Amino acid sequence: MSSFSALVAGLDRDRQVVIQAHDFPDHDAVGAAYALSHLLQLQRFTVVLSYGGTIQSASLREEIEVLSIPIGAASEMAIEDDAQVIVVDGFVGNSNISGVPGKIYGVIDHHSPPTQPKIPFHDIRETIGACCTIVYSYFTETGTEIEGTVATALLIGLMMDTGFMTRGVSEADLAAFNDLFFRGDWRLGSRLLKNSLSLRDLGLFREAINVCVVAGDFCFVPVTKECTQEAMALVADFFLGLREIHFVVVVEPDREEYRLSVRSEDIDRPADVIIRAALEGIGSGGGHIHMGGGSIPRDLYPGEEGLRKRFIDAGARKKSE
Ligand SMILES: [Mn+2]
Repeated sequence: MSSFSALVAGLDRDRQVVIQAHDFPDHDAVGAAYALSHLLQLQRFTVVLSYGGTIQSASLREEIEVLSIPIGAASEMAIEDDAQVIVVDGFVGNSNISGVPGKIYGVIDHHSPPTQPKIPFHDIRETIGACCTIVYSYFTETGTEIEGTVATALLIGLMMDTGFMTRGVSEADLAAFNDLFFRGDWRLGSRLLKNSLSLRDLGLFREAINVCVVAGDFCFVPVTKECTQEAMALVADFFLGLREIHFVVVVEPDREEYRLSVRSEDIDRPADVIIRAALEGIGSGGGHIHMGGGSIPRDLYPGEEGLRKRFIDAGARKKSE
């Protein structure tokens, strides 16, 4: 059975379907959720789109407005108690999925799961660059025409997660990109993604440049300013763009915890593997080969130097394997 038929087979048409993007969602999660809602509506399901937390990215907020994507915070949507929840671009039990009423029915994701999912449906493809590509495959599987705004949302998620097709790209991503590029509005997508920073972010970059600690090809950036996940990711991308640097860790305080954004250009030091090793016993995290993230509760934070050493040791251990 194809993945999409398997997804639909276990769903009940008399109960609401909630497609839930991870907390503080990004363009990939929202694009995948939106496109999936179209497919399920064509199959006569009643669908609600929601996310946990808030939308922190101004660029994503504009995308949602321009494309009129009917998504809202889970707390503000009328979600029924017996709803069937499908989580996209994140894992159940993962710290970035907050509680939603209803029962978790399925997960569609491209991150390596920390544990085997115990739910009726899961489609987890770790080798795929964007969750949008997985949902795109449901359209090709079912021979469903992809209309303009859906194509644009999928394209934006795909461009975002692959860094404009420069990281984690599989053949499926490339095929989706090829089809979606002119089907959707690539100009809008490029403009939104290429303008995600604002003058307000300059202070963060200034601090990052001042505090970064470089050791060989490893750059550690402990900033003290609270910032959005998106801005932190762009800081990490900036340092990775330096020719001498192949591994970047950005750390930032966020209320009760420290958050991390990690980038790797070295396949011998996959970001997700190194994050898990470095945070063992003090925090959690994951992601993909090229990028990942994590968090450490304040009371377990080993200090800047302690954390930097943990990453250096984890990298050295992995390389010597
Ligand atoms: Mn993603």
